[in-house]
Amino acid sequence: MALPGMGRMRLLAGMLALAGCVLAMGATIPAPAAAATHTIVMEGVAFVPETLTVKQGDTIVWVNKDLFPHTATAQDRRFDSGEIAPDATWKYIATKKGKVPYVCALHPTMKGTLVIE
Ligand SMILES: [Cu+2]
Repeated sequence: MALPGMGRMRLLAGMLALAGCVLAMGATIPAPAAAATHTIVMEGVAFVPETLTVKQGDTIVWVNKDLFPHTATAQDRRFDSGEIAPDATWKYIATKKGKVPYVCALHPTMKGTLVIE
């Protein structure tokens, strides 16, 4: 003999199972690639990593860990941070595709490459 409220319980259980199914299906649908943020450390008069590959729309953050200022200056001038003070950061959003060599304008031996795909 069914207890009162049993039908409602069964309906609720069915709805929860369905909801779980929808959630599980949702997890398999590929979401559009979200823009990522990448960090390049300026340390020991070098960019680390020296070469970084990012996707168009990603943000790159340069962090200066040295005790003196650096810049991130693109050879094609598409970006130029100006002086980044010790412990300061500078951000650039990679809007245009390309392979972009850049230097520190203050230390010409300090070179990096940003690859924007
Ligand atoms: Cu420098």
